[in-house]
Amino acid sequence: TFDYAPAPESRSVVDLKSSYGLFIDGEFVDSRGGTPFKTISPATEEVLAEVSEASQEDVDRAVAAARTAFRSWSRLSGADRGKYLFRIARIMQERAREFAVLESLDNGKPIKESRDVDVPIAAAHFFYHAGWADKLAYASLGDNPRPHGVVGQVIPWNFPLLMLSWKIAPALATGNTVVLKPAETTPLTALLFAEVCQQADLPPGVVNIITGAGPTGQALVGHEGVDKVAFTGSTAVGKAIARTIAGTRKKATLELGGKAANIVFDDSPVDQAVEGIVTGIFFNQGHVCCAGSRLLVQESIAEEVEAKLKARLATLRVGDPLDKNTDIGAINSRAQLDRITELAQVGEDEGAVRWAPECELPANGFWFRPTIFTGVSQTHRIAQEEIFGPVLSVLTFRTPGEAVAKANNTPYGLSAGIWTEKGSRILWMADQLKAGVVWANTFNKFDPASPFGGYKESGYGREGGRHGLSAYVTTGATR
Ligand code: TXE
Repeated sequence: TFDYAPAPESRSVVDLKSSYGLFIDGEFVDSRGGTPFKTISPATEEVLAEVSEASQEDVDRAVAAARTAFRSWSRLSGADRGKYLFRIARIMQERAREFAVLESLDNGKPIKESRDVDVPIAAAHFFYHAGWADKLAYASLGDNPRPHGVVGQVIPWNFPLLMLSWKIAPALATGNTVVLKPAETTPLTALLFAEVCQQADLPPGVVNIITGAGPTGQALVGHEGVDKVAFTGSTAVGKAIARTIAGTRKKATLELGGKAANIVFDDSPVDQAVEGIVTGIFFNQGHVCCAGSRLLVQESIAEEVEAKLKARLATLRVGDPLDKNTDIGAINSRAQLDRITELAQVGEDEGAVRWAPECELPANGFWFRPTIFTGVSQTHRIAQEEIFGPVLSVLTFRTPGEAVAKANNTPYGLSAGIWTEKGSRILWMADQLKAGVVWANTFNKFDPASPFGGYKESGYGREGGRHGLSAYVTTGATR
C-alpha cells in the first residue's frame, strides 16, 4: 500500500512567494490589466502561488524592453556574452536543489528526475552555449551570420526549466534578446530563472519572462516587434502559430508532438531492452514528446517481453514527487489526466487489452497507473495519437521491413529506438526511419551538442548542437 507523506524538509529549500509579478526589463513588475491565476501542485491540488497574467500592454512592454536591450546585447563581444551565460550556468548549479524541488512541486515529476535530469541538463545547455558565444565564426552558420533580434518563445509544461534552457541559451549566445512565456501550469522555475538573471547581472531586457495562458502566447508570437518565434507544444497550437506568422518576416522553429516506436528485435539483450522500454514511456509520466509510446516487438519474443514488462511495472512506485524513491509522479493537470483517461478508454473500446499493476493512488491530485495495451493494431487511435501519459501501446512485427513500415506509419516523426545486437541493422534502420532522433540500445538520452527535432507533424527546425544555433541567426545581405 502507498503511504502518502509529504516531504516538508525538501520543500523548505524553496522560498515560495504567495504571488509573482512579470519579469520585464530586469525587474519583477505588476501586470497592467491581466487577471492573476493560480498555479497548483498536481500531487496535492494545493495552491502554490498566484501568478500574473501578462496583458497585451505587458507583452508590448516586454517586447519593447527586449528591443532596446538588443541594441547593446547584439554588439557585445561573443566572449562577453559567453561570460554571462557561464555565470547563469554556474548559478543554476549552485541553486540546483531549489530548482529541482520547485520543478517537482509545480510539475509533479519525481524529484530524482528533476534532480538528475532536468536541472543538470538545463545548466549543461548554458555551459554548452556559453562555449559557442565567442566561436560562432567556426560554427558554419553561413555568410555574415547575425542575430534575428527579439525572439518570442513559448514553452510547454513537461520540462519547464529544460525547455527554457533549450530556448534561451542559444538565443543569447547568438546575440538575440528574449521574451519567453512558460506554460500556465508550470511558471515557477521560469520565474526562479528570472532571479538567476538578476543575480548574474544580465543587462535588463535581455531576458523577459511573461506568464499567462494561450492568449498571452498568441499575443507574443503575433507581436509585430518579434523577429523570430520558437515554440514547443501541441501540434494544434504549432499549426495555429504557423498560420499566424505566415506572410510575416518572422522565422519560426516548431517542436511538436510524437508517437515514437521503440523497436525490439529478438537478438536484443531482453532485460536491458525492458529497462529501455520502461524509461522510454514511463519517464516523466510519459509527458515526453519523444516518448517511446509504441513498443514494436518481434513476434518470437513478444510473450517474454510482455511478461518481463509487467513484472517490472509492478515494482514501479507511483506517488509523492518529492519522495526520492518515487518512479512515477503526478500527471501535470486535470485537463491532461482527462485526455489520458479518455484515450485509454478509446483503446479499450477499440478492442485492445488493457493492463496496469495494482497500486494504491493518493486521494488528492492527478494520478494515472503505468498502463500497457496489448493486441494493438496500427489503425487504433492509441497507435496513432499522442497520449502524453504513462500508457504504452504494444504491437508486434516479424521482419525489419515490417518494423520500419509500422514505425513510420504515424503523422509524427520525432524519435525512435532500436534494440538489437546487430550493428548493420541499426544503421539500416536508422536510415529508413523517419525520425529526427534514433537511439540504439538506449532511449531518452539528451545532450546539448545533439540536434533535436522532427519530421512531418512533429515540426521543423532543430534545437541543440550547431544546427540549433543556426535557427537563431540570419545570414546573407544586411537588413
Ligand atoms: O499544449 P499547448 P497543451 C501535446 C500533448 C498534450 C497536448 C495538449 O499531446 O496532450 O499537446 O497539451 C501555449 N498561441 N504536447 O494543451 O496548448 C500554452 O500556454 C501561442 C506536446 O498543454 O500546445 C503553453 O505555454 N501559445 C508537447 C504552450 O503553448 C499558445 C508539449 C503549450 O501548450 C497558444 C506539450 C496559442 N494559440 C503538449 N495556445 C511537446 N512537443 O513536448 C496555447 N499556447
